[in-house]
Amino acid sequence: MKFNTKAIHGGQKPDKAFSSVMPPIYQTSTYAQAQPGKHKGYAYSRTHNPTRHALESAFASLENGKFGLAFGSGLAAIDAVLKLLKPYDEVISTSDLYGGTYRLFTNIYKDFGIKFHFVNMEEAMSIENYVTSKTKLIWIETPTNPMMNIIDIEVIADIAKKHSILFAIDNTFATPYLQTPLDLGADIVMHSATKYLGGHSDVIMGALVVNDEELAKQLYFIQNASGAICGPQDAFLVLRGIKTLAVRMQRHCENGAAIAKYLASHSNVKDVYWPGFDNHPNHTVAKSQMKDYGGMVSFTLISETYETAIKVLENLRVFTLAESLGGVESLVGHPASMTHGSIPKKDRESLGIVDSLIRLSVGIEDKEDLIEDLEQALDF
Ligand code: P1T
Repeated sequence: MKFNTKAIHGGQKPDKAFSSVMPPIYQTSTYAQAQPGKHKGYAYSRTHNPTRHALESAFASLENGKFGLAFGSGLAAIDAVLKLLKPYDEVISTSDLYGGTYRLFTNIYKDFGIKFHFVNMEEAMSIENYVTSKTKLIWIETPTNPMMNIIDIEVIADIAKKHSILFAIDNTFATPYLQTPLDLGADIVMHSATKYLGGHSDVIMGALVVNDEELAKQLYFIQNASGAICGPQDAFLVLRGIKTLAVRMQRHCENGAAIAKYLASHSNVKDVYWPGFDNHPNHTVAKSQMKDYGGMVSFTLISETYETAIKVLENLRVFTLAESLGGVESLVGHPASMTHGSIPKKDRESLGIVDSLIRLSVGIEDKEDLIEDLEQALDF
């Protein structure tokens, strides 16, 4: 099945009870049992719920994986992966990543005795220098949040395989419409389904997809034992959202490209970070592993002050100043003070997250209106 068809039908069958085309919202915590342990496959909704199950099958289908798991947030999904580790294990992670992921790694799991190496992976081979006998997990984002760095998934997968290290990738920015990392050798794909998969800024959710049955068993065990599941209403909303993922992504990519090019020609703009540019450091990798370049664009201003950046944010009218991304509406954020505020200033700045960095989640509105909005906001 090709992608557009899978987004609509993947893992979905008419419901058994009344053949409803959309899975019903099974708003129940528990299920009647004929005798202790004798039931129809569902005993308690932390463990299994039919609406969540339908969504988990859809996640697996979209990512060309065998097993899908849905969580109460993207961070809960990442947390489940980290629970595979033990004290003294080591993790190699991209240095540029979502601030909340960094916070989970450094403020929580570091205290449980796990060591994190944050590495610039633009030269993917360089991570081999950090591999030790204790390395158990490689964690990457590509494109990264918010600098839009691109990491060569196949090169990292080869290194991970060579050293028998688990390789997980946060595919939130790209979505399975643009890249399917399991096909390129990753072991775990993770999503903040809050973003493009949900697509309408109305739900918080996380996802994991894997191929290996033993790994899936361990993750299902953690999902049930720790209990960070999503509710059936949210599962329904995300199921509905992913039916339009392909068409939304096409428009996100079209608008993202138009806006990146517009910003690159603006006299008040200094640098534009978007993997579609020929001069992006890993443009060739992006071109080979992604179908298109997505709807996320970051840029800095010629005037490097915090005040000027805030003025631009306040001037925008169609772009809404808000955390998050990936919804149909365009959002704008200030990573240094919002999404990446938990990264120490010195570390942030060394990654390029300076005070004048602005991040756009380009929505699916008419691009002319978006450009007009930027034009008036950048007029200072
Ligand atoms: O918010 P939550 O669903 O828990 O997902 C966390 C997360 C994980 N990975 C990436 C790449 C993310 O961007 C996020 C959440 N990001 C934002 C809220 C943001 O504005 O960047």
